Amino acid sequence: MRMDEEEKKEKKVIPMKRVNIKETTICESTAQMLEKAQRDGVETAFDRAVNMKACPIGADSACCKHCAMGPCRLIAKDPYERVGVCGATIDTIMSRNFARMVASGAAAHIDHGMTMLDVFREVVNGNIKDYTIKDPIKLEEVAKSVGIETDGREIRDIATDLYKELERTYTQVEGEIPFASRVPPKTLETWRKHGVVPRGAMREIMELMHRSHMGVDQHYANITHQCSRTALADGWGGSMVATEISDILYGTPTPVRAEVDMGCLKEDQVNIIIHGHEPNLFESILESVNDPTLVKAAKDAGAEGINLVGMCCSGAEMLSRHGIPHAGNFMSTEAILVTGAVDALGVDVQCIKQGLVKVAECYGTKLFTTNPRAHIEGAEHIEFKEHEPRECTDKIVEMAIVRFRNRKLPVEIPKLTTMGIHGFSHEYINYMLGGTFRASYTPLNDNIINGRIRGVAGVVGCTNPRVKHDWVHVELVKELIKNDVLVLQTGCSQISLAKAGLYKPEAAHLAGAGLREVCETVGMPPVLGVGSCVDNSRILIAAAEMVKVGGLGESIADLPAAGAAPEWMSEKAISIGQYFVASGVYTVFGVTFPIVEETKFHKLLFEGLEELGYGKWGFTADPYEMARLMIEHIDKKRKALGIDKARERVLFDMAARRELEAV
Ligand code: NFS
Ligand code: SF4
Repeated sequence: MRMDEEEKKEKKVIPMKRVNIKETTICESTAQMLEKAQRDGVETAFDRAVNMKACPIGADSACCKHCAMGPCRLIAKDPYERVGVCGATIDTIMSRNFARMVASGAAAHIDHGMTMLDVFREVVNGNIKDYTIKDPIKLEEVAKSVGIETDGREIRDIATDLYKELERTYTQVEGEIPFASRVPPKTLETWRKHGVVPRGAMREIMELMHRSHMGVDQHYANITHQCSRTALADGWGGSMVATEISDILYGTPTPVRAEVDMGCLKEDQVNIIIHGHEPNLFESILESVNDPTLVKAAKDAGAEGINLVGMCCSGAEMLSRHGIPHAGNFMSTEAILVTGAVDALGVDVQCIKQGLVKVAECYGTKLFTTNPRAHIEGAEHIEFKEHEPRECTDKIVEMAIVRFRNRKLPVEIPKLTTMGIHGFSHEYINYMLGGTFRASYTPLNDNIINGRIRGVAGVVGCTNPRVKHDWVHVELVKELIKNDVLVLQTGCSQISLAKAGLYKPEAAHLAGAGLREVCETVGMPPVLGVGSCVDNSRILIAAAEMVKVGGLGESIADLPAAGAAPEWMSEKAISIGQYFVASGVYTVFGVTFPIVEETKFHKLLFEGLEELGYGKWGFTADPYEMARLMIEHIDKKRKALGIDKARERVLFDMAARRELEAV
């Protein structure tokens, strides 16, 4: 609601500084819409970031509000000069804050995974009829990987057993989560030694919340152990279950051509955007938009058809799985509403800015929340129920048609779209590299050993208005591929690079000679998009597979690999970072790192963890420096493996390979 003039005078509203668009984003569509927003007097998160100076104490995680004796702020120059009222040191305060971020981020993925498992159970029981088991082969593979007998058994029986087994990921109070079976033995040994193999995810989150309460765990190193255990319950637990069950129910991605960017919107069609994280809503609305009755209703309203487009992570998942066009990542969700062309925006959970409500209101876009966990004041709630999914999704389509018919404001859609290839699941990478008869990662390992590929990097995560939108992602990835590092991506980062054209196979010319040769031989782009943020589990599986194939060490920590979240913003990103680190990966974050340097906790995360056999954290906001750190780490690992000198490709026969595997 706009304040009336008198009210404004009384409250002496300070005029908002407007963002300098050129400094803000390299996404031309987003820039065009931000200009329009300024003309229209509409504010976005980019503007608010300029006006809301980040709290410096909070940015360092040097404040504690875990009890009413505080809040306590340790702002002295020397971080050890002061302690909280209870005596908590800077290390305790920072590690507890960090723990709470891990707990919340992990909980988001774990709750998402549990929803997927609930849907799976109901599909298997026959209580949900709108979804089916689309990929029985994947079902069998996953079942086998957790020790379930599949030979000669009915799909339904296997599925029932798989449900029971995977439920342990969440509810088990003792023992190890089922997907621990996928962890390379040496990595698992390290986890067991430190007591961080997750039991059940609920238990780990509960314990981490308990330990970070006032007056409980007051040793930063001990808190860090539980951070690892909880984060691993996300990566190898909740997230991995989410990915595997989504594949079983909706199909395992294989490469698919798809368009990204705001030009996906069509002026003469009813435009519907789905933004959020769980694929269920999106899968059902895909059915709704193809329903002949609704298509006819759209045509009767004067539209050429219904245009369904994704954003953020469920968008990335649908892009990878079905080639549904994707309009943009996290920092474009407000900007796209400024087109005036969005007739309905349906959201479920996670990364949904409350600011969307106001922007939607300004342009008459219908904004619908659908998940009982996530209402937003000012948005209409139409509950999505997996047992009757079409009730909600049909309604969204109907309301979008009404809005199309009543569009009043002029529409301005940026013209840009970029075509690319997405959908490189772990299974497909296996097949692509090894061929139908010997699907395997052996050729990838061979190419790493012979030096054509220097190493592998996962570049993932959010976009953030505190840095130049998309720029850090794009510069980092370009730098990596130029240096022969093969890049795997998920989430918003995947979209940044897709918009920049790196998902075209022709982008191979941007890669170094070795990587280019491999890409051209296989016909793949130098950057492989594997899906949404929960699909980072696909990167873990790929890493485990590389270890299993042999020749690159015995644990994930031995691999010439590194990870990055160059524009991160969410607590989920911290949980992801911690599970990659705990799995053995050097993981570099950009933007800012919520810890005071030169403290014991900082030293532990950035050095100590590696000495314990894990990976470690790194930080720099600069993409070139980030690439340098990652490549340096990759080279260090190559050296340790004795493959630092590029070798000629040796073709192994079966006997030699067996020998290699036995090493
Ligand atoms: Ni990941 Fe997805 Fe994007 Fe970041 Fe948000 S959408 S789960 S958290 S912002 S990549
Ligand atoms: Fe302050 Fe300790 Fe309470 Fe935190 S727990 S607010 S440091 S007194």
